[in-house]
Amino acid sequence: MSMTRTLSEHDIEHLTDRIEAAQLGAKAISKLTDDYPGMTLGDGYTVQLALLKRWLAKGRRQVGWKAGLTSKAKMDQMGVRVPTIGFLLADMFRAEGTSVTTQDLVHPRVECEIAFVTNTPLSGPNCTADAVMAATDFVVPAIEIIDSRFSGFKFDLQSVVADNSSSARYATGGRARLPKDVDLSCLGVVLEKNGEPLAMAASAAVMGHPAEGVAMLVNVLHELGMDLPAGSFVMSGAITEAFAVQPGDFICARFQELGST
Ligand code: 0L1
Ligand code: MG
Repeated sequence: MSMTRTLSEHDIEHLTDRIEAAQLGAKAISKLTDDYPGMTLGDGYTVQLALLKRWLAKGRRQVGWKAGLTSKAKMDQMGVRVPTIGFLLADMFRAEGTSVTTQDLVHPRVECEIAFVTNTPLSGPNCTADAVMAATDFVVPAIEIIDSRFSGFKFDLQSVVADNSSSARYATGGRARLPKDVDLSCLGVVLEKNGEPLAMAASAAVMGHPAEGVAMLVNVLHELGMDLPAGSFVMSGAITEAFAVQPGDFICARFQELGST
């Protein structure tokens, strides 16, 4: 899908207003392509970056990025075929073992991921999983709480990207490990809700290796004119599909070698 930008400054501002209001008010909106059928993936990223600029201007702090729609299970679930990226802010973090309020979310769903923390800058094009592994300080298990702001989950890639790839909250836990000390290509994970297993999967579900999810992200950043700075926190993409949660649910992800969160 095209990264060319087609919408005017005015339209981008208008769509950024719509996404900002939906995120702040936890109000579902219709997908953006209903009103802008010619919108491209590049327009979706232009809205996402305009939103990031607004939040940073308001004093929110970026800690890194997330890769989205990186597994076949997630792509099949959402009916799309292209992975995406989204930004992560410090105030989206929730500490392990704490409750997460859902009144300020529209359709909260959980998925388990491996998060990478880098100690060397990475840049595209042609960033590889090997380059990501070499630039990784440590990995930690994580749960992402995604929240699509689109009514009835009716969206397309352009709309999801504008909505920051459904980013909402994330929690880390377990044990931080050096990437060389674990075989990241085949780590098992069990996602549990209220003590019952919801899904079991292996980390290879993320594009064959979770570092591939991070490499994809770096290459998309390059297309958007950016690099990944050292010290970035990067969620590499969901290993399982996403599961809806209700207030009162207890969610736990148990990772082989990395502990649970
Ligand atoms: O984290 C992700 O995989 C992004 C998901 C975007 C679509 C959705 O809301 O499921
Ligand atoms: Mg995710």
